[in-house]
Amino acid sequence: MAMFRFIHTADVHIDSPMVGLSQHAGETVARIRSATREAFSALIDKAIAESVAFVVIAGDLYDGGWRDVRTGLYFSAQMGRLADAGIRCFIAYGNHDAESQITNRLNLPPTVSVFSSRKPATFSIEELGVALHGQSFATRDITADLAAGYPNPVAGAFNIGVLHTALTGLPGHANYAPCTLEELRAKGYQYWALGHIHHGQVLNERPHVVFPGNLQGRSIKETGPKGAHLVIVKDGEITEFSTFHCDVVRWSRVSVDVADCERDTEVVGRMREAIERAVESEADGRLLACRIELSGATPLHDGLMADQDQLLAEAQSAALGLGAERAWVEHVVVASQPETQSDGADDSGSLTDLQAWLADGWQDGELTQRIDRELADFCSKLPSEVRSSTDDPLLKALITKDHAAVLRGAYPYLAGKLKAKARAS
Ligand SMILES: [Mn+2]
Repeated sequence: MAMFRFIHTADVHIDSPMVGLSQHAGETVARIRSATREAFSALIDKAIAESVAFVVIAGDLYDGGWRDVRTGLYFSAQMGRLADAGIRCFIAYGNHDAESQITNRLNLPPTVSVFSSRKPATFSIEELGVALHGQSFATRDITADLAAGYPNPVAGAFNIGVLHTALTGLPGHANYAPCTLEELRAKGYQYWALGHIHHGQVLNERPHVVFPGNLQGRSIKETGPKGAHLVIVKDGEITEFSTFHCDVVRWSRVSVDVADCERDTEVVGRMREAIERAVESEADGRLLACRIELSGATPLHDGLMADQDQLLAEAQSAALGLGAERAWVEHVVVASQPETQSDGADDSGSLTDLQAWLADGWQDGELTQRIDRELADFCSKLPSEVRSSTDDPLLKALITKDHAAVLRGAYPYLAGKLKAKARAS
């Protein structure tokens, strides 16, 4: 049998809208918006440089229906680059790019083979002794165990199962084509090229059962290096299995201790140092997109709480000042605390009253109706991906009409504003 290499990727989500960018503008943001494409182009570069025999894409190549045909044309161009190099590509669509989700697909070059969504199928590469088995998602939700219907392994071949699945019992994922690791191991294939779980993990070796994770992080929920796998097979055995990173933007949470900071410039200085350190240690030459999380007790707390727009602008400025496309700040979370002794005795009484009033406010029908009225328009304008996946507790409370949590969440902000104002006057 021959020696060959292949690449396994999944969850490319080309042209994904990148949650959390909508309120930002600028060149760096434009670069982040195009990151899913650039990461995929980097994967194609790698495939050509390594002279792989084929590329396997295990679902969620697209994020959903295309906004326009350019998404499809971009992909065709990348497949053209592979075809020029004599490299084939095998695709099984997943829940995001299921048959029912994408209505305007383009015809692809003959070097690209797509698994049917109607029934499992096998593509064979005779000269390499490879059999690829797979099935695409017909609809967004697949509650059936697709793997159970996959064909038996082809005797003497290197068998690859291509499947978009959440397995069963993995936290945070509904059941997408559920199956168990045991079932996959017992199938008799040599490699399971899985997709769906965005955090890469090798669940088993010999046979390999692998989630490569997504190719490019798309929000602060997808931190750290992202990439795909290069597999070398010799005489039907995996002799080398490695990970390579394709992400062009790396997401990171950056903690900044502002304890004892007495001037705003100190806070900015600490943010700048922390971003610089994170760029050094985590970005690996890529653009670092970070969320800054302030912690520690500081007399500046109220002011930070009260003017978060200014704080974000300072953080952005510090990041941009590090050099072209080194770092970008998505958000600053003010999780610092006030210094307890610094509260003026005269205003603490009224603040306690305010806190008590807010704590009981959810029982006040007139107030809750007013909150709903004032915020209905705002909530209806939120993009659906923000609505479904925000990790901001206050926004979540607004969306779910959890009035008690909305009022609770308003306190630190109001108190910060009031105290900052009292200090200034
Ligand atoms: Mn996905």
